Amino acid sequence: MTLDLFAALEPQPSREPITQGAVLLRAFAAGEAAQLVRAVEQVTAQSPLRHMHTPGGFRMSVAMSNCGRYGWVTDRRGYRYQPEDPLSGRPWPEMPQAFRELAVRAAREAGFDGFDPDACLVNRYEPGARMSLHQDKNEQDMAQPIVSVSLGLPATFLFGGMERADKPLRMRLESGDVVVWGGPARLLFHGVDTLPDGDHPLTGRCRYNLTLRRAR
Ligand code: MD3
Ligand code: FE
Repeated sequence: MTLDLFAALEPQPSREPITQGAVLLRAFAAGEAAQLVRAVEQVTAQSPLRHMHTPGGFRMSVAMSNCGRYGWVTDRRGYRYQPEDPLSGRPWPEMPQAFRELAVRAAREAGFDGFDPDACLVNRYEPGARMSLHQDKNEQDMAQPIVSVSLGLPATFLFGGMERADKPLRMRLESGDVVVWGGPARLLFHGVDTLPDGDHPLTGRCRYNLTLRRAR
């Protein structure tokens, strides 16, 4: 019997069903969070975080980048996945192995065997940033789940129903928490409440969220 003194200081993993098709894997990535943040920094050194614009012309308060074969973008022409970073015209950075392996393990844990992500959206929230209620529907195959990984400052995640008007429930997501959204939860409206100020040992004054997806 050994006791890992570092692991003992981390929140312990637990599994909490959220709604049919959605599972919160609390602290699933807590042990590797520092490594994941370093990989985010490597990705964003190549494809910088930027504030994209909605088709309606609004600047998003969340700064975004991508890695993997496809990246999610929005501009005046609409929302879509594309293989190149519009800032450079070059391919997005490769998806770090640590991202892929974490997503595959989490998806399997939630009952989605064989998840093979080809896109990872990187979101950066600074204090004051938020994401309004929306559905993720630019992916080709809605039978594939989305795996989300929270890093750094905690946030209040909002999830509603199948209609934008459905009153959303609130859930606190902390660094190392992983959520798998699939099946009947795949098309639920969701968003993130305005990020409060704070200071996190891994990220300083920000929260990162990774969403691993099968775009095509
Ligand atoms: C529920 N990101 O990038 S992750 C997004 O914290 C996005 O940055 C939020 O919504 C964030 O599109 C939430 C949790 C999440 C991701 C995808 C979902 C929840 C979802 C897809 C369907 C239903
Ligand atoms: Fe979303």
